[in-house]
Amino acid sequence: MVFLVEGEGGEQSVTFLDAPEACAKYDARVASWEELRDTFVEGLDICRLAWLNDATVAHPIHIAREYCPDVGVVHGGSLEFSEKHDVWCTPINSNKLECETFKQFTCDNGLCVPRWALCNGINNCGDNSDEDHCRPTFLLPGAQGQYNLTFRAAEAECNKFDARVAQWEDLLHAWDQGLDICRLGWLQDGTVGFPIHSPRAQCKGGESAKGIQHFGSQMHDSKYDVYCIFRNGDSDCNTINQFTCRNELCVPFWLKCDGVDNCGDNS
Ligand SMILES: [Ca+2]
Ligand SMILES: [Ca+2]
Repeated sequence: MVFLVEGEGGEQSVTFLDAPEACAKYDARVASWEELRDTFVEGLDICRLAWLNDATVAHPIHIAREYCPDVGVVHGGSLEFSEKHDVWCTPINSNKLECETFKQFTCDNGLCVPRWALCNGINNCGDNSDEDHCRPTFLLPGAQGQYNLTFRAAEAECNKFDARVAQWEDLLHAWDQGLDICRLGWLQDGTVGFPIHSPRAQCKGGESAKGIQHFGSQMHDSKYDVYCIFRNGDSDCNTINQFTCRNELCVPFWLKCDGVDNCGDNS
């Protein structure tokens, strides 16, 4: 099984000479073209040229699209070793196919895809499991205003809108989609947190806080807001009287035009 690895510099930052080290961080080695082909056959579809062990680059494409107009395991032409791409890696110990270990999402078919492949409208797994459960996770303050919901009240508040309290994973999906809200909300396991892309001084955790800020288990009678996720596909941001971002996330209207890109798409 082959999975995509980006370098420390982010997207397209690995030279061929750096590729073995990039894979080694995941207990993996650079994959061969045949290994990439096998994973392609299992369903993988990622439009991102990445190194193989024969010093070529390729990507596995099932559905043609703008930057990937050809279908198959498509090669990217001749290359200099110093060119920067991602890299296809394969685990050295094949008993250890835990995508979480690679900080990736586990598709239902067992393939691993990067978290950015979640809910991007493309069937990257091949079984569409990366596009399931994409109903938005959203913040609800209680009817009484900020930080007024005990854990039990938080569950009831989500229920009102045919939603449930979000799990940490749900909030992480929403963060992947761009959600940025500086308000502590309950999560299903009785912890609280919030999703941040642009660290800012007034947020708990301050200017270094990026990602899901997670503050552990709280007394159930403490009061916070709550992060909920819709149970069914009929509900949307209008149901909860919030603004609909272009990426379909919901944010409260009081965050519109406050100078912070809470949607992650600047809408
Ligand atoms: Ca996807
Ligand atoms: Ca805003």
